[in-house]
Formats: sequence, C-alpha cells, structure tokens
Amino acid sequence: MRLPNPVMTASGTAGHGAELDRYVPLATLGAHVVKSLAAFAWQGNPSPRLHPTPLGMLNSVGLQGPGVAAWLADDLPALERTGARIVASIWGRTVSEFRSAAELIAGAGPAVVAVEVNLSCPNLEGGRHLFAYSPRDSAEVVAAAAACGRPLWAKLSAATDRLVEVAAAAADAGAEALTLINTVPGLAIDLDTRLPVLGAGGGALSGPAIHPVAVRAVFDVHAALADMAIVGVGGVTRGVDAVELILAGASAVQVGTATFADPRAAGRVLAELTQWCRSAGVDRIADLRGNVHRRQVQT
Ligand code: RRO
Repeated sequence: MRLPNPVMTASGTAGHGAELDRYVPLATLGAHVVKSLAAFAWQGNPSPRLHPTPLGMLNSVGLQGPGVAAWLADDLPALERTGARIVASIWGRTVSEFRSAAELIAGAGPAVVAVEVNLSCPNLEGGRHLFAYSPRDSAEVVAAAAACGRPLWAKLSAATDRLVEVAAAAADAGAEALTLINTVPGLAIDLDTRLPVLGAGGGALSGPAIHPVAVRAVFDVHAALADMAIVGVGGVTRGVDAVELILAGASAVQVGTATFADPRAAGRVLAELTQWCRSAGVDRIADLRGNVHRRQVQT
C-alpha cells in the first residue's frame, strides 16, 4: 500500500480516537495507528502504569481498551471526520480471539486502511501471550487476522533471537508489512518499598533508549527479507532518527513515546525528515531506504 508520507503515530501512544488531531492534524500524517483493540472491552493493568526512565519510559498499561465494537461506534466516526488514514491495531490471548477482533474490524469503512496485528505486547499476564517469540504462533495469528479483509502489518518484538524467523513466518502467512519494534521488557524497583514501581510489577521500555535496538532489528530483517515492507518504530524523537531507521531498511516510521512529551511530535518529525531530505538532495524515501546495506556491514 502507498501512504502520502512515511511518518505515523505509534500504537498505544496516540489514543483510540481523534484526541491528537488538535495538535497535529492526523490527515497530514502518513497514517494514524490507534491503540490495540480486542474483540471485548479490557480494563488493563493496575496503576501506576507509567514510569519515566533515563532516555525513555516504562509502561504497563495492559491493553486497556473499549473493544472493537464500541470503538467502531464511539471513536471511529470522529476519526473518520479528521480525514486520516487509520490503522487499527488488534490483540487477543488466543488465535481465535484475534480472529474475532479481525472479523469485527471487517465492518469498518474504507478509512481503516490496514490492520496492525500486535503479536508483541509484553504487558499481558506476565508476557504469556507473546506470540512474536514463536514463528509458528505468529503465522497462525496473522493467517487468522486475514478475516479483517485489509492489508495486515505484523508488529514484532526484538526481545527474541528468532526475530528474522518470526518475520519470515509472518510474511509467509500474509503480512504485507512488519512493524519493528515493540517495547522491550523492563523493571523499575522502588528503594523505599523495595517493590516494583509499576502496579503490575514488570513493564516495557520505550523511547530513545531503545532506538538503537530498533535500528538493529530493522537492519537484520531487511538484510534477510529485502522485499518486505518495514515500518520502523522505537525512540523516534527527531527527523534524523527516522532517517536512521530508513537507512537501515524501513519504508516508514512511527512516533511513539515522543508524543507523551510533545503531542505535536509526529508532525515535527515529519517536517524535520522532509527538511533533511531536501538538504541531502533526496527526492524519494525509496532512494534512501536500506542504503546502509550497500556496503558490507559486519554486525
Ligand atoms: O498496553 C500495553 O501495556 C502495551 C502494549 Br498493548 C504494547 O504493545 N506495548 C506496550 O509497551 N504496552
């Protein structure tokens, strides 16, 4: 699929609806990716759910959401009015729960241009449903998600030594793009209580701290699957962070944690990326994509 530009919001950092539109008109972005939705409403994890860290933050939101049916009725109409290209992210604890979410999304209008299949949430029941650690499980979920009748993007985790295998399995199962990466499992401990800071115990790290992890994941997957479209995400705060992911092999990027500090971050990253391309004489993102692979790079 083609998008008018390569910068989008990242799932989980830009709400379920049109809340960010007043800061950055969502139609001006490549796409707007909403927080993951299940076939049912889900309360999420106990608070506190967010904790700032040096160069990023930990979260343990735990997939709070209204469920696809309520989202279609209550959030989607306002989102459609923004004119944004909407990407719905879906989750489930089983293949059949993913299929149910996908079937419900099938009822959405054409503004929902793709579905991002979240195979990599680290914050559900201690990470027990991390499909992205297994090529077979990932493939089964992607195949089931085809019920949505839209292009599928598979969102994967870098916290596995099987990333390239998982990526290949998701592609074989029908994913049109891979979103790399989700957050990285982490833990913060309160010295006074001597207990974890976050309500659920563990959490997941995002922000500039994980940017090099994302660049490496994109690099490795592009090296193995050069024809596969990759959406790079992880610590994109400035235009140059986007450039780095594109050089590693991404066709587009998502802005996540930066939005918590500055709700206009995605628009700013797009402007900075555009400016960088102008100064570097780059006319098309496709001309930049994967350039680092032109030389033998020893990793
Ligand atoms: O909701 C969350 O706790 C969450 C999700 Br679904 C995800 O994919 N990644 C993340 O860091 N948090």
